[in-house]
Amino acid sequence: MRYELYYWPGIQGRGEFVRLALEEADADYVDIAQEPERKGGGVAALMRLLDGRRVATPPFAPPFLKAGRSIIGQTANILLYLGARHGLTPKSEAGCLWAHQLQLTIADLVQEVHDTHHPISGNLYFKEQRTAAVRRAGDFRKTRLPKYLGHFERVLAVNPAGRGYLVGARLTYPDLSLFQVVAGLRYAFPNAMTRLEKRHPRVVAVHDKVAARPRIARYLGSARRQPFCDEDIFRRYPALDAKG
Ligand SMILES: N[C@@H](CCC(=O)N[C@@H](CS)C(=O)NCC(=O)O)C(=O)O
Repeated sequence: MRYELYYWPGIQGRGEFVRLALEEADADYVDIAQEPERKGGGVAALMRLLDGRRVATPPFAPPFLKAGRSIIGQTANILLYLGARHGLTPKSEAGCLWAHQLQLTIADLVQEVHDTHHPISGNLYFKEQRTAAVRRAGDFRKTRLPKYLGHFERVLAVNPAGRGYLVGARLTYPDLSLFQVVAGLRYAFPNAMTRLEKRHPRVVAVHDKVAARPRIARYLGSARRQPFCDEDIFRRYPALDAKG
């Protein structure tokens, strides 16, 4: 089956968490909105499913995935589906729930990263909420980010399989997402991350291990991997990453 990924063109965004799973699975997929020339491609195709009246299970927001006749929304939900189909999740029900729980926690962290530059509203420009953003980002760097990274470090330390993965003894989809979070945080908060990485070696090791996987390395070196940029979730605004 050829999957269709629907996500805003020109940024990694939350679509990247899905792309990484599709790439690791070596799945056949089309990144629909990235291909405006393709018949049935481009943003118009995305909008048709997002706003159209013909979808019985409409997604609230991108990313969403078309798999045969199913349209699946919510990043963690898409990964739950792909993980089970492509061997990126444990076999047991308890293991699946644990992987999903970790992914939902990553989704919470991603939202908090977004809220550092848009603390009041996603409908206002950064410059219209700059003062609140500076305050929110300060708290994020000092309390929230260490709490999240500390949680994942602890999960890695207490995993009884002890092989350096979040769940069990092999790679699962939350590892791919943790890679993306570390890469994004390094882009957005280089000062904070220089300090925090020393205290979270296991989290950094997951990043490195994922980056070295052959299919992920191939993807990261390809044109399909878009660069980080300041229109995205992870933004490098120096005012939000004060030194010290
Ligand atoms: N919880 C959803 C959030 C989806 C989301 O916020 N998507 C953004 C792009 S990354 C969007 O287009 N939001 C539009 C909106 O919230 O109105 C997920 O994890 O997929």
